[in-house]
Amino acid sequence: MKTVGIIGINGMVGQKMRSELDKIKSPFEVKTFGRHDNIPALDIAVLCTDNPVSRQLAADLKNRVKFMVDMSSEFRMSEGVPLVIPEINAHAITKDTPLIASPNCTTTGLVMSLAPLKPLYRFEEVFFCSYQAISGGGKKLLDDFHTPGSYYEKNCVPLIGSLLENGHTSEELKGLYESRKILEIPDLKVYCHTVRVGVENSHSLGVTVRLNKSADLQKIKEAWNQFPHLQYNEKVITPKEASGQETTFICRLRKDVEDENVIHYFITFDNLLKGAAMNGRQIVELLLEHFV
Ligand code: 2RA
Repeated sequence: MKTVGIIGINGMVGQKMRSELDKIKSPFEVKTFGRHDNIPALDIAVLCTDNPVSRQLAADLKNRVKFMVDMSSEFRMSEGVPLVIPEINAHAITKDTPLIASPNCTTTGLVMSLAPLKPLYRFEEVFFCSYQAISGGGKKLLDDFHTPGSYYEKNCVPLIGSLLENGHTSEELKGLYESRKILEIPDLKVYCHTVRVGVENSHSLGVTVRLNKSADLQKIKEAWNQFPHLQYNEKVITPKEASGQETTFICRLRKDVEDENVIHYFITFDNLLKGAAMNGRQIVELLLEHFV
């Protein structure tokens, strides 16, 4: 029997991962571990741990585990580590990529919307502002949010991750560098602000893209609707409707009033599902099907 271990079962992503793996139809055994447990030999280990623990586990488990799927940001930009959204770049996984990274949630929403347009247009510039849910900050932040008088209650806070010396946040640079890697566009220009808002679950992004030629809105909507787990809606979709769903929803597509090469649209998606555990589960599914 094939074995898949989830390490770090107590965090929000670890818990979601447990229920996500139950959706896989092919037979395998799931084992769950705390981060300090002794881990036996496994076919696949899913690391739902923070960066330093993931680094330690990746070293410790190298010879005992065939594939590791890391949900942290520790290895996302490492050479030789594929950063995978199965709908977009499943081809990056091979028998010689024992460590696979799952991307940042906000990046995931953005690139899900850009990938179907890549065969149709060149992206001259991409701008986004995120409206990120509290659940993306983990259990501690969610508990804080539920405490009366929380700073996040009825508020938006333009700082996610760490503030870097150059004035950007770590979350903003993930939006830039991870998008380039997943889309395989090394010079993609992504300008962004990332903002935490007082919404319990599901991230949203307001996006503006400058294309290399006049936008055909009908074609763009069709490309989105033909892409797996992506849906364009003529009506407004908000985080309330997106929560608990596997779909990344897009609405409010329009051309710029002065520049017909520029489009604007709104994205919302469940950050704990497509932005984390569902994407990890899809990677596990691929590995079970093709590599273990
Ligand atoms: C957040 N992107 O929403 C992060 C989750 N890793 O804080």
